[in-house]
Amino acid sequence: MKDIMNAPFLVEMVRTITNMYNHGWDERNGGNISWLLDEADVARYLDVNAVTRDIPTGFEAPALDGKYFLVTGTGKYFKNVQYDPADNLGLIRVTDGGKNAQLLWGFTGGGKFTSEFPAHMMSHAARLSVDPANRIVMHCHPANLLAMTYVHDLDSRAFTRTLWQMCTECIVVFPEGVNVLPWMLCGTNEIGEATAEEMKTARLVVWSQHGIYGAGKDLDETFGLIETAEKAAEIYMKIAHLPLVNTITDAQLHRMEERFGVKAREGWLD
Ligand code: 2HA
Ligand code: ZN
Repeated sequence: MKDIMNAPFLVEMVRTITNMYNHGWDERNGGNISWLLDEADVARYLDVNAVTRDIPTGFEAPALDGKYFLVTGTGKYFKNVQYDPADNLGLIRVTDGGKNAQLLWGFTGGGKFTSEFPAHMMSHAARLSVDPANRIVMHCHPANLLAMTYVHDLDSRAFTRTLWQMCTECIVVFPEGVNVLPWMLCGTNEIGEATAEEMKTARLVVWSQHGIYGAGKDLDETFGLIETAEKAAEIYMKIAHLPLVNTITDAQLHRMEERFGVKAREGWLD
């Protein structure tokens, strides 16, 4: 059996987590990632019948039964993942209709998956129902997106239109827009259910005064979505207090749609 420390999924996970930390998106224990893996990929590195321990989840997700996830640990610091992946990350298999997680590797210090596990698993189920290629759910605390939720209307259409107007290519990267949730208590099944519902119509869901969730087929796509939305929010926070002289018009956004073969969320452009 090959050494899991060389597994592309582990190497890429550590690199992305380190990159997110270096972007300032994951202070202290902030942020979490889960990655849906194929059994065949896992079996190259682990005996999939060797369960280290069982961890109850506290919710149900029948659509994920038998699925494997590489996931960040609760209370763990993104800063430290690169130095000890086996303590800070875990590889689990979901069983019993989502009610249980079998630990196959990691969380060596006795830890368990992120406190936002319900939001992650429910979001995976929601994304898979609209896009079978979805593999990643990523959460973090980018400063400008967070700042924007203090000063901007939280209506999803209004919030998205502002982001689209801040950088020309935003509409190409996230034509479906971003969905915005009001402030809610984090770590609960309720915020998990609300996030999953929003994930059916967009790969980006903003948690007001907290952070953002992204989803995608791989780490690059998901990181790139958050990176692009955060860049747009940064421009907004630089200009929001200044007199607006120019913008990107809806007519220009329609030209972007035509040129790049994307379709903006129905009714979100005039
Ligand atoms: O795990 O970001 O939302 C730390 C968090 C919780
Ligand atoms: Zn958070």
